[in-house]
Amino acid sequence: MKTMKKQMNVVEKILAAHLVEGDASKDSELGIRIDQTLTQDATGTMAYLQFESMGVNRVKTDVSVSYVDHNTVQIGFENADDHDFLQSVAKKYGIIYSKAGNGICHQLHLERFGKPGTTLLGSDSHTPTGGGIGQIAIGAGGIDIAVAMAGGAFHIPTPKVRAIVLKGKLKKGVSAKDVILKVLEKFGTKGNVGWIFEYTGPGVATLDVPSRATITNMGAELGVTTSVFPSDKVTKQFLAAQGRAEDFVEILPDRGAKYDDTFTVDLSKLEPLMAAPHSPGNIVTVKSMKGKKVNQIMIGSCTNSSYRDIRTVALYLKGKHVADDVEVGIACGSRQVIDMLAKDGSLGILHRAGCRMLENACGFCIGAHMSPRTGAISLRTNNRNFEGRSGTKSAGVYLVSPETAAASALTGKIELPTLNPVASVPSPKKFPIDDSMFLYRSTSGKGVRAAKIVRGPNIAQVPKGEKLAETYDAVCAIKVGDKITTDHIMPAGARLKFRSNIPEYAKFVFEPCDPKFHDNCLANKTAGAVNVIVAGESYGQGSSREHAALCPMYLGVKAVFAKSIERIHRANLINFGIVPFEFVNPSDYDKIVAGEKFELKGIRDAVAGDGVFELKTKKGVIALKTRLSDREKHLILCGGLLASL
Ligand code: MIC
Ligand code: SF4
Repeated sequence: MKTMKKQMNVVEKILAAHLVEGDASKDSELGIRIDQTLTQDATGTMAYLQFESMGVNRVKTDVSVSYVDHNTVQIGFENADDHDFLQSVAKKYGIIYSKAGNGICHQLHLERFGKPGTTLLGSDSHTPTGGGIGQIAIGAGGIDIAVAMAGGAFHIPTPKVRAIVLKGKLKKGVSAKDVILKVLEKFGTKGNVGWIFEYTGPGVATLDVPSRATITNMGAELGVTTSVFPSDKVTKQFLAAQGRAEDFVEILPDRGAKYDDTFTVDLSKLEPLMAAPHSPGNIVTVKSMKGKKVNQIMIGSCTNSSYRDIRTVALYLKGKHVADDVEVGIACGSRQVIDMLAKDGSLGILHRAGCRMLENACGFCIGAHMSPRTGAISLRTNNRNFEGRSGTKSAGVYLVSPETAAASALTGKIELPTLNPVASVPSPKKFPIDDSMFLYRSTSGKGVRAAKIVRGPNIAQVPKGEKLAETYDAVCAIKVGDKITTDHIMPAGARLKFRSNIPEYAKFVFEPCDPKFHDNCLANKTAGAVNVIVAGESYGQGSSREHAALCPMYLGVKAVFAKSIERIHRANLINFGIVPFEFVNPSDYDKIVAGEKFELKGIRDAVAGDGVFELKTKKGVIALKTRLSDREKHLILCGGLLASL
C-alpha cells in the first residue's frame, strides 16, 4: 500500500486521512487516529479499569459508546455489578452508555453512530461490522481501546488490500451470509493476517447496508484486520432513513485504484452455503446436506439480526408452524428492529409459528442461553461454530443464512431456501428512532462529572506485568494443537461473569483442554519457574478478549511458542508482556513435550534484538523468532502496556 498515489482505493483514502505515525510505503506498522470507540460489557470492565489507571479525565474521541449486551443473564450479582460500574464510568468520563435491553453493540452502532470515512476501534472482534457503512472499523483488546479513548493512536500492520469484486445480483433465497461463506471458502480462517478486504464492483449496489454489515462482520473469521464497503447511494439512503443524513460522505475507490490482489464473486451464481462443525471456514453447500435432521435453530446475533433478516424469517414462517421436534430461538439485534417487527406484524407471525423470542442480546451466540441438547445438530445464523462455544461440547453447529434457518425450521431438516423463496425485504424509507436507552448522549465527550464510580465485589484490580528478565527457568505448561481459539483459552458461557475479576476468571484458563492448567501454572510459579504455552497453527483465533492473554500473564506465562499466531491475540499477548514466538521450522513443534522444563536463556536480549531465539530442548536446539516493531519490543521489555505507562 502506498500513500501518495493519485488513484486510491477506499482503504487508502480513509487510512491516509487518519495516519499519525509511519509511512505506508516503507514501514511495516502504521499508527492511526481513532474517531470512535465501542466497548461491550464482557470486555468493557477491564478496558475502563485500564482507562481509569491512565489518569485521563475524559475521553478524547468524537464518540465513545459503552454497550451492555453480553452478560445480561444476571444469575447472581456479578453481571449487575458490572453494569453499575460501567454506567458510573460512562457518566464520569463522557461516554455514551447503552443499557442492557437496548440491543447488540454492532447492530446498534451501525444504526445510530457508524459514520462513513471515520475510524472505529472496538473491544470486540466483530467491530468490522462498521465496514458495512464505510468505516475502517477494527477489533482490538480492551487496553487498546483505553489508549484510543485517552487520545492515543492505534497500530496496525501496514495492510495489503484485496479487492473482492462483486458482480451480478443474488437470486432469491440467497443472501449476504452466503457471500461471506463463499469468501471464507476461498480464503479460510488462517493466513489472512495483515490483509484488509475491500468490497467493490457493480454488485455492491445491489446489497443494502445490513447485508454489507453481515459480510464485514463475519470477515473477522478470516483473521483480516478489517473489511470495508464503499460509501455510496445505498449508504446515503440508509443514513437518511436513520435520521442521520448529515453523517453521509461519499467514499468510492478512484477509477484505476490498485489492489494487492483481486477475487471476484458472481452473486448471481451463488448457491446457499453453510459452515459445518467446528470452524467457520469449513464450507459445504446446503444442497449437499439437504434432509439432515436438525434439533435446534437459532436466529440472530450481531451477524444476522437486522430488520431485513428477521422480517425475511417471518415471511418464510407466515401462517405456518415450526416442526415439532425442533426448537427455534430468535434474538433481534436492537429495539428498533423489534419495534418494526411489532408494527408490521412479524412478531406475531414468529410467535404464532412457535419460535421462542429471546432478549435482544448476544445470549445463545456465546453459550449464555439455549445451549443445545447432547449431541444436537444446531443451525445458527451467528458467526462462530467453534467446538463447545454453544455451551454443549458434543453439539454440531452449522452456520447458515436466515433464509436457510427459516426454511429448515418448518421441517426440522436442512432445507434449500431457494426452493420456495420469499420476496426480498425492501430497505425501509424511515426507521423508527428511539434513543432513550442511550444514556448521557447529550453530554458525551463534555468534561468530567462528579459521578462516583460504583464498584461491587465483582470488580477487582487489574494485575500489572513484570519487566522481562534476562533468563528464566520455564516449564511447558500445556501443548495444544492447531486452530486453538480464544474460546478454548478463556471460555465464555457460564464463566463469562468473572470477566471483571482476574484471579477468579484465571481458574478457567484452558478449561476445555486441560482443567489442571491453572493449578499447574501456579505450582510452577511457586517453584520459581515461568510458564510457556506451545501451540500449532493459527493460535488465538476468534475473539478479541484480552483475558486470553491477561489471565495467562496472571498465571506466570511469559512466552507462547506457536506455528502461527492470529492478529488480535498476538497484539494482546504483547500488551500483557508475553513473548509471541513462532517456530522457524514448524516441525520443531514435535520436539517439545508437555511438562518439559527448559531455560529461556537470553530471552530479553532476543526481544530487544532481532527476535531470534534458540531454545535447548531434550530433542535438540530449536529456533524461534518473533518480528516486533520498536513499540512492541518496548512493551514486552516493560512487562506490558500498563507497566510501560
Ligand atoms: C465473541 O463473539 O467471541 C465475543 C464474545 O463477542 C468476543 C468478545 C469477548 O470475548 O467478550 C469477541 O468477538 O471479541
Ligand atoms: Fe455478541 Fe455473538 Fe456478536 Fe460476539 S459474535 S458480539 S457474542 S452476538
